[in-house]
Amino acid sequence: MTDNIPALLEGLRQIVGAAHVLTHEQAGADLGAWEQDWRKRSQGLALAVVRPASTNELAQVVRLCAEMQAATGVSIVPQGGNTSMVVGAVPDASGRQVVLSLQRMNKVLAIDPDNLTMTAQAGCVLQNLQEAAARAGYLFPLSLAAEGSCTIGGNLGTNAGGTQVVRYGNTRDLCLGLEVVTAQGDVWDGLGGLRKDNTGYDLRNLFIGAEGTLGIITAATMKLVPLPAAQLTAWAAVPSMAHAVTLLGLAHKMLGAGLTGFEVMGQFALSLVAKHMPALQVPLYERTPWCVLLEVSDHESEEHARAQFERLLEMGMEQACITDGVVAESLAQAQALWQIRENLPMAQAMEGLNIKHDISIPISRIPEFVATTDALLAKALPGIRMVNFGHLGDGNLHYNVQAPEGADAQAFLRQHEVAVNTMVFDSVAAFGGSISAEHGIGSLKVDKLPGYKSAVALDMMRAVKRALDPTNLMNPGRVVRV
Ligand code: FAD
Ligand code: 2HG
Ligand code: ZN
Repeated sequence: MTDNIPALLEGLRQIVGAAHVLTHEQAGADLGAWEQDWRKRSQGLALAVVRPASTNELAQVVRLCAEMQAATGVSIVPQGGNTSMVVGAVPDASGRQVVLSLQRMNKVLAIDPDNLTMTAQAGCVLQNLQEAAARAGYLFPLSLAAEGSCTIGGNLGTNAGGTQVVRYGNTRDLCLGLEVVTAQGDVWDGLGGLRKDNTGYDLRNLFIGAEGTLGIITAATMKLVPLPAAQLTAWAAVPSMAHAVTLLGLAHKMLGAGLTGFEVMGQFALSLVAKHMPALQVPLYERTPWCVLLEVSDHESEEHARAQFERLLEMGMEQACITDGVVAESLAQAQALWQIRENLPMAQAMEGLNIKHDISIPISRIPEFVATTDALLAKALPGIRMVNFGHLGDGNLHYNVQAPEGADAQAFLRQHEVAVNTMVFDSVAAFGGSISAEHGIGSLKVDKLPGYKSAVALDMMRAVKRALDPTNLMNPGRVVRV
């Protein structure tokens, strides 16, 4: 098999150019940026990083890898911004995986104002898409803390959520069409901005959330919405998770479709931002177990938004859901509040290696879930620190666990990660939830999923995988094992 590797590499160089096939053999090569995941949970070894410039080149790369798979043992890992939280986008340690990076396929292809759509190559960085939409006078409402480096292809590959889902839905809900290179190297042109199309199976939605296991998304047509006339942000101290849920109900009732963000943040999570990023002034957290970040978007005016928001906060205080709060007085203040929320993952990483649980629970059951599971964990592992925050408006918590203060985090994870995951996921299941709300399965949860997904569902998933990728070329060992 090894004998055929040079021929494969030479073929790849002929397709994309020698400068875009990076290997360890090259002098001074450092492939760390493509081989190490964001959370530092896995360091892989790539056969090569291949960076095509077009759909045509990418299709040829896949075709060549498919043709030479039996002779080389090669497989493909699609990669966008490499911000996966579940070790989905880095190669394994075999040295036989080609990282297919979409970095160079980063152009906005079209904006169609009358159709309210934008078409872009899959390697477009999310923030660049947001900015292109804004320049055209529209909002592209997908927003997450990794937006400066994640790509729309990765967002679609994971069906990313983020902080605006409560109003605009997940990435899936924002997508009207895809172009995909199949595992055989064929190009499926499913672009076009149709809002209605019932001509058979929904192929687009098969590839969205498939984490690169069925094919590679090379371009997408995404929905735009008109820019709101005003956006306001508030930060509120709430006395309990139950009060946060009541406040969410109130916000839905009083703001209607104007509610575009509702995030919850626990005291310990916020203390990590205060500790590791002292330049960010975290308001109110020292005196309350939970804070909530709310955003309203208004199509009338700032005055209208402010009046609505102030009524909501007054009502929240009357009902004892809010003990204290601030409304941002300027865009800069609003951005500063969002920065605190968006830096929670980084602050947690700065505190050390950790165990993440990206879970969803019916919103009404979240307070009881948190109380029950906190108690379970505290009893089993005294001293562990709960870093709990998330998109409460979507019923999605980042119910994360940090080793006890001063403990060796690596050793803690080695010893306790499996047991902690089992405790949390069993509790999630008991409360009718999901073990992956928005980050996906990747390789971190691939062996957990069978315990929490029905056998019938898993069989159908395997059947889809075998039908579209019979030789298991695309991101093997992720999502579902076949
Ligand atoms: P990568 O990490 O490169 O890839 C992710 C997965 O998609 C991999 O399985 C990969 O093989 C596959 N993939 C990549 N490109 C393609 C493609 N073109 N076609 C097919 N498959 C592809 N996620 C959320 O949902 N909500 C959040 O709020 C959120 N916040 C985050 C904050 C931080 C600081 C970080 C580091 C991550 C966050 N994430 C969040 C997780 C992550 O899923 C998203 O950042 C993003 O969707 C991944 O995009 P990416 O381009 O980095 O994809
Ligand atoms: C977020 O909401 C991301 O900030 C990351 O989904 C969550 O770090 C995490 O656990
Ligand atoms: Zn999140």
